Formats: sequence, C-alpha cells, structure tokens
Amino acid sequence: TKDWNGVDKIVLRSPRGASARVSLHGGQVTSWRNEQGEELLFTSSKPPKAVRGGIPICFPQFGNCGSLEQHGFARNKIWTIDENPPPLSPNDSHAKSFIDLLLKPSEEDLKCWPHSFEFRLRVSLAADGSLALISRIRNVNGKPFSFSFAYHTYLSVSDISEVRIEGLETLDYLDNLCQKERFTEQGDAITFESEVDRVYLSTPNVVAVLDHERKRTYVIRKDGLPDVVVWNPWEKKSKSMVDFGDDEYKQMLCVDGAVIEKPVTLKPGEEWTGRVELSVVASTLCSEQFDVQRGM
Ligand code: TA6
Repeated sequence: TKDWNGVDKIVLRSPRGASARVSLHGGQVTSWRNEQGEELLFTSSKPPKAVRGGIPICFPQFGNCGSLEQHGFARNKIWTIDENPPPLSPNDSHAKSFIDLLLKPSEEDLKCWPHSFEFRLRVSLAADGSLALISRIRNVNGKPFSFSFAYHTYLSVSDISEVRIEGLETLDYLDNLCQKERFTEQGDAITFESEVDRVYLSTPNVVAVLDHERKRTYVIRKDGLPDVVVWNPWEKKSKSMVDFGDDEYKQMLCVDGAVIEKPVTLKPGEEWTGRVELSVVASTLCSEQFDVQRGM
C-alpha cells in the first residue's frame, strides 16, 4: 500500500507459502514474523518520525557522535522502490522474496550532509524464514565522505534476564555508560542484570542470542560490519522513554551489526556493502554447538 507518497507499507511473504513475513515502513523493517510469531519488538511508528523498534537503519551517523540527529537521518526518510536494483547475486535469487529500496539525498538533506550518496537496500526473506538486509552505499561523484552505520535490531525476547549472547566473549568494547571508555569482556557470555549500552569491536561474523525461556537462538550472520552494539535500557531508562512501556525492556534486546569504531570512507565512485542475516534456531546452543554454527 502507498500512503507515504512513495514507499510505505510493504509486506514480503515467504516464497514457499510458509507463514514467515516481513513488513516495512519506508526503508525500515518493522516486523519479522515466523511460525513462532513476531521476532522483533515494535512499539510505535509515527511516519516519517523515527520508528521505535523493528530494524531502523542508522546512517550516516550512529548515536550522537556527530552533528546530525541521533542515529542519522536515513530512518526518518521516505525511501522509494529501486527501479534499477543491482543484479542478483547467486545466493540471493533462489527461493527468496525480496524488495529493493533506494534512498538518495534531497536538497534538504544536502544542506545538513552535503554528500552525493546512493543507498540501495535489499530486504529478503528466505524459504526458511531467515531475514537478510544488504546495504550498498555509493559515493556517486562528490568529494570523499565518511559515515558510521548500524542495523539497529530490536530483537523480541521472552525475558531479558534469561538471555545470553555468545560470540563476543574476550572482545574489547566501548561502554556508552562510561563515556565510551574501552574495556575487555571478561564473561564467558554476555548476560543481563542492568542497563547495557556497548559497542563490541572486531567481532566475529556470527553471533548468537540465546533465549532460554523460549528454547531458541537468534543467529546473526554479518559481513562488512565489524562492530556489534548491545543495548538494553533496563528499568530506569525505560521509564524515561516516552514510547516505551515501563516493563518493555524485559522483552527486548538490541544487537546491531554496525560500523562505528572505524567509520567507512568512500572516494568518488566507491561503494560499501554491509550485510546481516537473521535466523532463528529452535534450541539454545551451548557454546560448543554454537562454535559449529559459527563455522558455517
Ligand atoms: O546503543 C544504542 C543507543 O545508542 C542507546 O544509547 C540508546 O540511545 C538507543 O540507541 C536509542 O535508540 P532509538 O531506537 O531509541 O533511537
């Protein structure tokens, strides 16, 4: 349906008629449903104001580390259907539903970020229900520019105190709760007892989020995204967030594939690609099993 004078609500259905489906608002994934139900937390969307939840795209700036609005403007913009999508790569074509979206700077955008970019986003849903997002950002012909980026992924979990992340142990991270100071992860997995707001650095391309209560694991595979944001606002911050229920923090966890520590710089004509694939495994992998997964 179009009620956003361009792209609005798009629904991708699983190519094999399974129940999986993905909904998008503008260029933002707002829902990803599988047999088990909704996989993303989504609370509100006041188009084109930033959505809270789903997978908003943070570009050209993550957080408020620059002069732009928090997380950049891409998630607040009207995207269009890309009439001239990049050619399908072999693993993109089989048994997938997909949509290609395009964001280019308006005159208004160029005033606040004077760079001629083209942002092509492919969102695809595979027959097994896994969701992939591929971002291709190109410097059309302007002076070199740099950007930071994140797929700001609001995973829906049953109970945050029963969730653990595997794959980030022993890594360094920047702690947003301590003026972005650098620490090293000591735990043999990441668990949650209070607010966490970190950027893990030089991370592996496979990270697992184990939801014990639901006996399932989100497997996050990524490429071109060296950093991983882990964020749960916990109780106090949740209360201060207008479009967030007081207890909503118990059912959400942001685990974002990102490029933050070392922003990407593109010369004229250069293109960057960042890809993430989310799948759900109906079990809670122990670290050995997870290592097998990681090897995939
Ligand atoms: O690390 C994620 C983060 O930067 C948190 O500091 C918090 O501000 C959150 O993003 C806000 O995201 P939102 O979706 O509310 O714009």
